[in-house]
Amino acid sequence: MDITAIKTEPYTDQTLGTSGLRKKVSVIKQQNYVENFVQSVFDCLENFEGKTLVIGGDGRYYNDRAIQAILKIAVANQFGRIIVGQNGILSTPASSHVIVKYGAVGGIILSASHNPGGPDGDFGIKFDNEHGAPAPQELTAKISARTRTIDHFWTVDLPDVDLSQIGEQTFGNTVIQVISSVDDYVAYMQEIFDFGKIKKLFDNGLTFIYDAMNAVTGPYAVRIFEEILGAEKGSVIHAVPLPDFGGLHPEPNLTYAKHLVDLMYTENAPDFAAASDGDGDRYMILAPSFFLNPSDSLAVLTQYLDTIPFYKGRLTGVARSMPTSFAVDAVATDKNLPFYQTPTGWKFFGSLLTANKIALCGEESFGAGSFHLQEKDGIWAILAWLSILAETGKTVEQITRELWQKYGRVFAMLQSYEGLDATDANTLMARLNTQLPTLPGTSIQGETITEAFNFAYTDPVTGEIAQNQGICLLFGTDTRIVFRLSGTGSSGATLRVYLNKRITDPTHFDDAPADALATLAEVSRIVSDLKKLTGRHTPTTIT
Ligand code: VG1
Ligand code: CO
Repeated sequence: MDITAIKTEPYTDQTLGTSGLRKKVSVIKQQNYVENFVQSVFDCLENFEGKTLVIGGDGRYYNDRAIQAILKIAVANQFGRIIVGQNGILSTPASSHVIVKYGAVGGIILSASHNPGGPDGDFGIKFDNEHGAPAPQELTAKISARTRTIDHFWTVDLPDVDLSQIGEQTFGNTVIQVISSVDDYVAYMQEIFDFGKIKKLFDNGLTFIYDAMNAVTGPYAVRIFEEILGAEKGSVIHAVPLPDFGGLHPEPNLTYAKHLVDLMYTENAPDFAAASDGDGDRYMILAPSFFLNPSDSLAVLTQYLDTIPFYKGRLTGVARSMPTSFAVDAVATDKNLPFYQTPTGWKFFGSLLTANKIALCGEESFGAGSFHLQEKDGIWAILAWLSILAETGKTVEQITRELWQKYGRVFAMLQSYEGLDATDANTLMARLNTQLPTLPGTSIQGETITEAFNFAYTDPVTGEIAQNQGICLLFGTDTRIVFRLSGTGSSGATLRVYLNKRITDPTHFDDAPADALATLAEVSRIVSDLKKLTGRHTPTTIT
């Protein structure tokens, strides 16, 4: 087996975003595009020869081709063992777990997460470190820089590796080990949660539906919910992972999982509904005629996680990303828990989890996780909620309403303006940024800005600094608008506008979020001069 260096030209667009490299499939397919990127990742690691690497993906279109290219490069770079999910499949949380369980130096996850797939869709490559955590900022910057100077990559002349059978194959100094995509993860969930207790919910008649959105979680969910916990057969819908997700947009939210939301507002609604995204790190939970806002969910998890025996006495602290609503803050204060506010993206939670400063973290974008593994974890969040229902004997709606009663309801909404011209979007942000000093004191539509700043973060563990992480406009302590540009898109720009407002009058708890936040939405458009700068007035997605 000959190892050869192949000369290559750098690409100038391989900068990592909020969650790895995300590109259109047509871009990824360019000659040596994947090879350049993966070699750049390896060039930024130290002392990995002879060690273990994990590779998996969400099964989207091009997963199979990219994985074969990556295997050749990894063998040529002299990894000792490469652990691959069967047929190249591992959800993001499963990859994270496998990295730690098998003592790997890291893992490559092939996914563009919640972005659509198929030949005209998106593809992505993420790298997780030895903790199974998304590459921290320092490493992503280093990798991005390396992609711009790379002039060769290493490869071997190897036929395609058969990934359909579990077992080991040896190539030169490297063992390629194909493992079950689901077994390790499922066993781990059984260690964390009392499945016997959750099963009683189903035995006692809890009706349940889980939408895998034709994405990676189907096999995990069928095993856990139907086969082990006893949910009725067929409770997991869209259970077969498809390369194009069957045309679905695998993002579980009010826009893209509308079929599930609609079902939950009919008479036939089951007691509990959930869905996950393309790579299985996000979750959405619904109850009959009730949508669980992910920011509220984080608050509830903070309140109740230590009723689950595995977490008893282990709730060291909690973190939320800055745009996540402040619903959790009051709970953290009440429980006397150290609390952190990080920039958007899971990579900022890793150091806090490793240092045991936090046990739980979450984002408004349907992400939650704990120290059990250092990615967000959709099925874990659903199991945590089911455990809390089992421990408390309450329903999702009851628990959430009790939260509102105690702390007020924080209405939270994200309005995204997708497909903007990148220059327009940058101009809008730059203009807001220059206005920051003069905004406090300004009243728009009767709402007065009290503070205006661009969020910056210093990691309390590593000292790393992240600047320019979103523009925050505060209107007193209970109302807020946040503006930031998405870092997961593959073309143009997406402006994200986050609206938060706490209402303490219970007679308004059942107001429609669109009504409760209508004025604030209008303020966001006026203050940013949205129409003039982007030509838009209505968001493309609301979640
Ligand atoms: C979005 C979300 C962010 C999340 C990220 C990755 O990023 O806002 O909260 O961590 O997606 O999620 P952005 O930059 O587009 O706003 V996933 O499910 O792709 O791993
Ligand atoms: Co995801």
